[in-house]
Amino acid sequence: MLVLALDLTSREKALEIVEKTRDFVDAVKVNYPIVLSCGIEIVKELSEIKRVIADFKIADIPYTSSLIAEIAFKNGANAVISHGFVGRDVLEEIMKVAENYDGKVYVVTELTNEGAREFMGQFARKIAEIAKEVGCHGLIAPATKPERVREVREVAKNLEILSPGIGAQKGKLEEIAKYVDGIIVGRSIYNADNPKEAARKIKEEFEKAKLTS
Ligand code: O7M
Repeated sequence: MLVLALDLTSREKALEIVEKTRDFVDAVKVNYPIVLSCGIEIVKELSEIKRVIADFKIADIPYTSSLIAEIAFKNGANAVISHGFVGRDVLEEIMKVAENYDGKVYVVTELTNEGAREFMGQFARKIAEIAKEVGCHGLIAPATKPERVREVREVAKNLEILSPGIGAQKGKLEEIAKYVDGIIVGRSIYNADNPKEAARKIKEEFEKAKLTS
């Protein structure tokens, strides 16, 4: 599964990239840059073209987190992403909202950046365990830290794992492909001279790496 990280701030450019890459992209991930620039309506608009994962990295008290999830699902998102470090009660509350919409919840275990080792890395395993106990659908695990992806896969055998960090952040497909269900890629696609060809190639390489690694 290839998830396009649509970290753009122009509606027109975003729609153009989605149109160009749609044959190779399985879902589009929207994050704050596009929603703060274009408004929440962009989620609805994109959801008419592709499945949308609302990456608001929810990290608030259960009540506020549930409002954020509700807004995302009401506007056509198929899934939301929550931080895991906020704890079980937040994930439970978001799951209740997701169930009303038949939506999915993905939980961030540890971010891809080096600084995430200072805090999140120490709890990534525990976060994966809690996400699994709560019944969340999937995890986000860093392609830049293959050892963490392996660890999280061990803990959560049946959860979907999506992994960002391939390309611009220098994660290597062959190191993580067999442990994950999908990859999240942004700049290597939308900044490419030919985004359609870039998406085709990345998807093909991922599928090949899954078979051979
Ligand atoms: O391919 P890139 O580096 O241009 O984009 C990566 C996308 O993945 C971008 O939208 C980031 O916000 C997101 N991401 C990370 O890069 N690192 C993480 O640890 C987690 C995410 C993410 O998607 O979390 C849900």
